[in-house]
Amino acid sequence: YQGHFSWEKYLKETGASAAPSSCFKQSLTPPVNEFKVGMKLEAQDPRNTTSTCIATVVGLTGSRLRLRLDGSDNKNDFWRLVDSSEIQPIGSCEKNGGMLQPPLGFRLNASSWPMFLLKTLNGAEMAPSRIFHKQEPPPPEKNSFQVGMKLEAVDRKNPHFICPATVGALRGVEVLVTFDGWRGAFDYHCRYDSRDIFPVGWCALTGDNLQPPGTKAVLPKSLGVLTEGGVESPAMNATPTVGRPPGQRGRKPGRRKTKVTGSWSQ
Ligand code: MLY
Repeated sequence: YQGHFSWEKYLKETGASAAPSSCFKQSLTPPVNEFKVGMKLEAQDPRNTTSTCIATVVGLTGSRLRLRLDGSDNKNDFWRLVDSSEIQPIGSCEKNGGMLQPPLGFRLNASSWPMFLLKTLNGAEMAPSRIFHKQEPPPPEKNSFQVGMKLEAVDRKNPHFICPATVGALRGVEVLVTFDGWRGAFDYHCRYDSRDIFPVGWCALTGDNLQPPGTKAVLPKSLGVLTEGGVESPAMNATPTVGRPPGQRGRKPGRRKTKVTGSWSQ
Protein backbone atom coordinates (compact mmCIF):
# COMPACT_ATOMS: atom_id res chain seq x y z
CA TYR A 1 0.00 0.00 0.00
CA GLN A 2 1.60 3.25 -1.17
CA GLY A 3 -0.63 5.70 0.72
CA HIS A 4 -1.29 8.66 -1.50
CA PHE A 5 2.36 9.22 -2.20
CA SER A 6 3.16 9.31 -5.89
CA TRP A 7 6.75 9.44 -7.13
CA GLU A 8 5.55 10.86 -10.41
CA LYS A 9 3.95 13.91 -8.77
CA TYR A 10 6.73 14.23 -6.22
CA LEU A 11 9.51 14.25 -8.82
CA LYS A 12 7.64 16.96 -10.71
CA GLU A 13 7.08 18.99 -7.54
CA THR A 14 10.72 18.74 -6.48
CA GLY A 15 12.16 19.02 -9.97
CA ALA A 16 14.42 16.12 -9.07
CA SER A 17 15.31 13.03 -11.04
CA ALA A 18 15.40 9.40 -10.03
CA ALA A 19 18.75 7.61 -9.86
CA PRO A 20 18.86 5.22 -12.84
CA SER A 21 18.51 1.55 -11.90
CA SER A 22 22.01 0.92 -13.31
CA CYS A 23 23.38 2.73 -10.22
CA PHE A 24 22.15 -0.01 -7.87
CA LYS A 25 23.14 -3.52 -6.93
CA GLN A 26 19.54 -4.69 -7.32
CA SER A 27 17.91 -6.87 -9.93
CA LEU A 28 15.75 -5.06 -12.49
CA THR A 29 12.77 -7.18 -11.56
CA PRO A 30 12.73 -7.67 -7.79
CA PRO A 31 13.46 -11.27 -6.73
CA VAL A 32 10.39 -13.43 -6.15
CA ASN A 33 9.65 -14.09 -2.50
CA GLU A 34 8.38 -17.64 -2.01
CA PHE A 35 9.27 -17.87 1.66
CA LYS A 36 6.61 -18.42 4.32
CA VAL A 37 6.43 -17.33 7.93
CA GLY A 38 7.83 -20.08 10.15
CA MET A 39 10.41 -21.39 7.68
CA LYS A 40 13.92 -21.87 8.99
CA LEU A 41 17.17 -21.15 7.20
CA GLU A 42 20.79 -20.32 7.89
CA ALA A 43 21.77 -16.68 8.24
CA GLN A 44 24.87 -14.76 9.18
CA ASP A 45 24.51 -13.24 12.62
CA PRO A 46 24.36 -9.49 11.82
CA ARG A 47 26.01 -8.72 15.15
CA ASN A 48 28.77 -11.29 14.68
CA THR A 49 29.18 -11.78 10.94
CA THR A 50 31.64 -14.67 11.20
CA SER A 51 28.88 -16.83 12.74
CA THR A 52 26.30 -18.74 10.76
CA CYS A 53 23.13 -19.27 12.80
CA ILE A 54 19.66 -20.73 12.46
CA ALA A 55 17.03 -18.12 11.71
CA THR A 56 13.26 -18.23 11.42
CA VAL A 57 11.23 -16.15 8.98
CA VAL A 58 8.96 -14.11 11.27
CA GLY A 59 7.63 -11.80 8.59
CA LEU A 60 7.61 -11.06 4.86
CA THR A 61 7.57 -7.73 3.13
CA GLY A 62 8.02 -7.41 -0.63
CA SER A 63 11.30 -9.10 -1.58
CA ARG A 64 12.50 -9.03 2.02
CA LEU A 65 12.37 -11.42 4.95
CA ARG A 66 12.08 -10.42 8.57
CA LEU A 67 14.39 -12.84 10.38
CA ARG A 68 14.92 -13.80 14.01
CA LEU A 69 17.86 -15.91 15.14
CA ASP A 70 16.79 -19.02 17.04
CA GLY A 71 17.90 -18.78 20.66
CA SER A 72 17.98 -14.99 20.44
CA ASP A 73 15.35 -12.53 21.71
CA ASN A 74 12.66 -10.75 19.70
CA LYS A 75 14.43 -7.38 20.01
CA ASN A 76 17.04 -8.02 17.35
CA ASP A 77 15.05 -8.90 14.24
CA PHE A 78 16.72 -8.04 10.96
CA TRP A 79 15.65 -7.84 7.33
CA ARG A 80 17.27 -9.50 4.31
CA LEU A 81 16.45 -9.51 0.63
CA VAL A 82 15.54 -12.99 -0.57
CA ASP A 83 18.53 -12.87 -2.96
CA SER A 84 20.96 -11.93 -0.17
CA SER A 85 24.18 -13.95 0.01
CA GLU A 86 23.81 -13.82 3.79
CA ILE A 87 21.05 -16.43 3.84
CA GLN A 88 21.21 -20.05 2.71
CA PRO A 89 19.35 -23.36 3.11
CA ILE A 90 19.83 -25.37 6.27
CA GLY A 91 22.70 -27.79 5.76
CA SER A 92 24.83 -25.38 3.72
CA CYS A 93 27.12 -24.47 6.59
CA GLU A 94 27.90 -28.09 7.42
CA LYS A 95 28.33 -28.94 3.73
CA ASN A 96 31.03 -26.26 3.58
CA GLY A 97 32.80 -27.69 6.61
CA GLY A 98 31.45 -25.09 9.04
CA MET A 99 29.51 -25.41 12.28
CA LEU A 100 26.32 -23.62 13.22
CA GLN A 101 26.89 -21.16 16.05
CA PRO A 102 24.63 -19.84 18.80
CA PRO A 103 23.58 -16.22 18.13
CA LEU A 104 25.26 -13.38 19.99
CA GLY A 105 23.21 -13.05 23.18
CA PHE A 106 22.13 -16.73 23.17
CA ARG A 107 19.55 -16.82 25.95
CA LEU A 108 20.65 -20.17 27.40
CA ASN A 109 23.90 -21.44 28.83
CA ALA A 110 26.47 -21.98 26.05
CA SER A 111 26.77 -25.63 27.06
CA SER A 112 23.15 -26.24 26.14
CA TRP A 113 23.70 -25.13 22.52
CA PRO A 114 24.12 -28.61 20.95
CA MET A 115 20.86 -29.86 22.50
CA PHE A 116 19.09 -26.59 21.67
CA LEU A 117 20.19 -26.92 18.04
CA LEU A 118 19.00 -30.52 17.86
CA LYS A 119 15.57 -29.62 19.25
CA THR A 120 15.29 -26.53 17.06
CA LEU A 121 15.89 -28.44 13.86
CA ASN A 122 13.84 -31.48 14.82
CA GLY A 123 10.62 -31.36 12.85
CA ALA A 124 11.34 -27.81 11.69
CA GLU A 125 9.93 -26.46 8.45
CA MET A 126 13.10 -25.77 6.48
CA ALA A 127 12.98 -23.33 3.59
CA PRO A 128 13.53 -25.49 0.47
CA SER A 129 16.69 -24.66 -1.47
CA ARG A 130 14.74 -23.96 -4.67
CA ILE A 131 13.29 -20.76 -3.19
CA PHE A 132 16.75 -19.30 -2.54
CA HIS A 133 18.23 -17.22 -5.31
CA LYS A 134 21.45 -18.46 -6.88
CA GLN A 135 23.36 -15.23 -6.43
CA GLU A 136 23.14 -11.57 -5.68
CA PRO A 137 22.88 -9.25 -8.68
CA PRO A 138 26.30 -8.08 -9.94
CA PRO A 139 27.44 -4.75 -8.49
CA PRO A 140 27.65 -1.80 -10.89
CA GLU A 141 31.23 -1.17 -11.97
CA LYS A 142 31.49 2.13 -10.17
CA ASN A 143 29.65 4.67 -8.05
CA SER A 144 27.56 6.48 -10.63
CA PHE A 145 25.16 8.24 -8.27
CA GLN A 146 24.92 12.01 -8.42
CA VAL A 147 24.02 14.43 -5.66
CA GLY A 148 20.30 15.22 -5.73
CA MET A 149 19.18 11.94 -7.28
CA LYS A 150 16.13 10.32 -5.67
CA LEU A 151 15.94 6.74 -4.50
CA GLU A 152 14.18 4.45 -2.02
CA ALA A 153 16.20 3.50 1.04
CA VAL A 154 15.90 1.38 4.15
CA ASP A 155 15.70 3.51 7.29
CA ARG A 156 18.49 1.74 9.19
CA LYS A 157 17.12 2.92 12.54
CA ASN A 158 13.71 1.50 11.65
CA PRO A 159 14.65 -1.16 9.10
CA HIS A 160 11.08 -2.23 8.39
CA PHE A 161 10.65 1.17 6.67
CA ILE A 162 11.66 1.91 3.11
CA CYS A 163 11.47 5.64 2.45
CA PRO A 164 11.93 8.26 -0.26
CA ALA A 165 15.49 9.55 -0.08
CA THR A 166 17.98 11.78 -1.86
CA VAL A 167 21.70 11.41 -2.50
CA GLY A 168 23.10 14.15 -0.24
CA ALA A 169 26.80 13.73 -1.00
CA LEU A 170 29.31 11.41 -2.61
CA ARG A 171 32.52 10.23 -1.00
CA GLY A 172 34.47 7.76 -3.16
CA VAL A 173 32.55 4.48 -3.17
CA GLU A 174 30.10 5.88 -0.63
CA VAL A 175 26.87 7.80 -0.92
CA LEU A 176 25.17 9.86 1.77
CA VAL A 177 21.55 8.76 1.95
CA THR A 178 19.31 11.56 3.24
CA PHE A 179 15.64 10.99 4.04
CA ASP A 180 13.19 13.38 2.45
CA GLY A 181 11.30 15.46 4.97
CA TRP A 182 13.46 14.43 7.93
CA ARG A 183 16.20 16.62 9.34
CA GLY A 184 19.18 14.34 9.27
CA ALA A 185 18.79 12.04 12.25
CA PHE A 186 18.21 9.04 9.98
CA ASP A 187 20.84 9.84 7.33
CA TYR A 188 23.71 7.41 6.74
CA HIS A 189 26.62 6.73 4.46
CA CYS A 190 26.67 3.45 2.59
CA ARG A 191 28.56 1.93 -0.32
CA TYR A 192 27.01 2.56 -3.74
CA ASP A 193 26.42 -1.20 -4.03
CA SER A 194 24.58 -1.46 -0.68
CA ARG A 195 21.57 -3.78 -0.65
CA ASP A 196 19.67 -1.17 1.42
CA ILE A 197 19.08 1.26 -1.44
CA PHE A 198 16.69 0.80 -4.34
CA PRO A 199 15.61 2.62 -7.47
CA VAL A 200 12.45 4.73 -7.45
CA GLY A 201 9.51 2.40 -8.04
CA TRP A 202 11.03 -0.59 -6.21
CA CYS A 203 8.36 -0.78 -3.52
CA ALA A 204 5.60 -0.43 -6.09
CA LEU A 205 7.06 -3.50 -7.84
CA THR A 206 7.59 -5.62 -4.73
CA GLY A 207 4.41 -4.61 -2.95
CA ASP A 208 6.47 -3.20 -0.10
CA ASN A 209 4.93 -0.29 1.77
CA LEU A 210 6.87 2.85 0.79
CA GLN A 211 6.69 5.43 3.59
CA PRO A 212 5.66 8.94 2.57
CA PRO A 213 8.34 11.64 3.02
CA GLY A 214 8.44 13.30 6.45
CA THR A 215 7.14 16.81 6.96
CA LYS A 216 10.26 18.50 8.31
CA ALA A 217 11.48 21.11 5.87
CA VAL A 218 15.16 21.01 5.02
CA LEU A 219 16.50 24.12 3.31
CA PRO A 220 19.89 24.79 1.75
CA LYS A 221 22.77 25.35 4.21
CA SER A 222 22.95 28.78 5.87
CA LEU A 223 19.25 29.44 5.41
CA GLY A 224 16.97 29.11 8.39
CA VAL A 225 13.69 27.31 7.94
CA LEU A 226 10.34 28.62 9.02
CA THR A 227 8.08 26.00 10.59
CA GLU A 228 5.15 25.98 13.01
CA GLY A 229 7.72 26.24 15.78
CA GLY A 230 9.35 29.42 14.44
CA VAL A 231 12.75 29.90 12.83
CA GLU A 232 14.94 26.83 13.09
CA SER A 233 18.46 26.15 11.99
CA PRO A 234 18.96 23.64 9.17
CA ALA A 235 21.49 21.79 11.30
CA MET A 236 18.74 20.41 13.49
CA ASN A 237 17.75 16.80 13.29
CA ALA A 238 14.50 14.95 13.82
CA THR A 239 14.06 16.13 17.39
CA PRO A 240 12.92 19.71 17.86
CA THR A 241 15.58 21.51 19.87
CA VAL A 242 14.25 25.07 19.96
CA GLY A 243 14.51 26.72 23.34
CA ARG A 244 16.74 24.05 24.85
CA PRO A 245 20.21 25.00 26.08
CA PRO A 246 23.18 23.55 24.17
CA GLY A 247 24.36 20.29 25.65
CA GLN A 248 20.82 19.23 26.42
CA ARG A 249 19.88 18.37 22.88
CA GLY A 250 18.67 15.00 21.84
CA ARG A 251 15.41 13.31 22.50
CA LYS A 252 13.29 14.92 25.17
CA PRO A 253 11.87 12.26 27.51
CA GLY A 254 8.25 11.52 26.86
CA ARG A 255 8.20 13.08 23.44
CA ARG A 256 8.90 10.12 21.21
CA LYS A 257 6.37 10.69 18.47
CA THR A 258 7.10 13.07 15.65
CA LYS A 259 3.98 14.93 14.62
CA VAL A 260 3.08 14.23 11.03
CA THR A 261 0.92 16.93 9.49
CA GLY A 262 1.75 16.60 5.81
CA SER A 263 -0.40 16.21 2.77
CA TRP A 264 0.19 12.48 2.50
CA SER A 265 -2.14 10.05 4.21
CA GLN A 266 -0.37 7.56 6.46
N1 MLY B 1 8.28 8.38 14.34
C1 MLY B 1 9.53 7.74 14.65
C2 MLY B 1 10.07 7.04 13.42
C3 MLY B 1 10.62 7.94 12.38
C4 MLY B 1 10.95 7.21 11.10
C5 MLY B 1 11.75 8.09 10.20
N2 MLY B 1 12.10 7.45 8.95
C6 MLY B 1 10.91 7.09 8.20
C7 MLY B 1 13.01 8.29 8.16
C8 MLY B 1 10.51 8.81 15.17
O1 MLY B 1 10.26 9.97 15.01
O2 MLY B 1 11.53 8.41 15.74
